[in-house]
Amino acid sequence: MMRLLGALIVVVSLTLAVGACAPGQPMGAAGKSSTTSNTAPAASVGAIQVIEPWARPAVGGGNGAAYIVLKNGGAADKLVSAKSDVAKAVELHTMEMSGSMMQMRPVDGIDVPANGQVELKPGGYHVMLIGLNKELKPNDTFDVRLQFEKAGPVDVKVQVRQP
Ligand SMILES: [Cu+2]
Repeated sequence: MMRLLGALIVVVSLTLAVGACAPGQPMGAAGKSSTTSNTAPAASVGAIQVIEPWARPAVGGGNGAAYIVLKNGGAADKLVSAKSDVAKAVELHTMEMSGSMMQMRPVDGIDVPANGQVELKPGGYHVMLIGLNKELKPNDTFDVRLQFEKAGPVDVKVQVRQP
């Protein structure tokens, strides 16, 4: 069991090294969400709209990352977990600087501010897919169930595409 855990940690570090979670666009792009704001939601639950779920292409057996924009038209909520049959484990991660290195770490939830939005995007929050059960090829789709603290669960189709 410890050996498996060790192997998993190695895989996660390798993925980090090759850039599945690598820093994405410069932070300057963060405030400009006009391209996503006008997009029809892929799904919605309660006051929450799930917009443009997508994932990077990735090899089977490796790790992947999925991204989404969560818009909230109501009171503050929180994305508390994600599940999918596409990977052996699914976690919510963030990226942060550790010295001069960008590193990712699991978080216990991602706040969705009242009457606002949060973006899961390269270089920031992401849905981490650990141990993919199949290759993720461009234009493939797979299902992810997002669980919100207040709004409850919602199923979304995630599309694979190049960043
Ligand atoms: Cu990650």
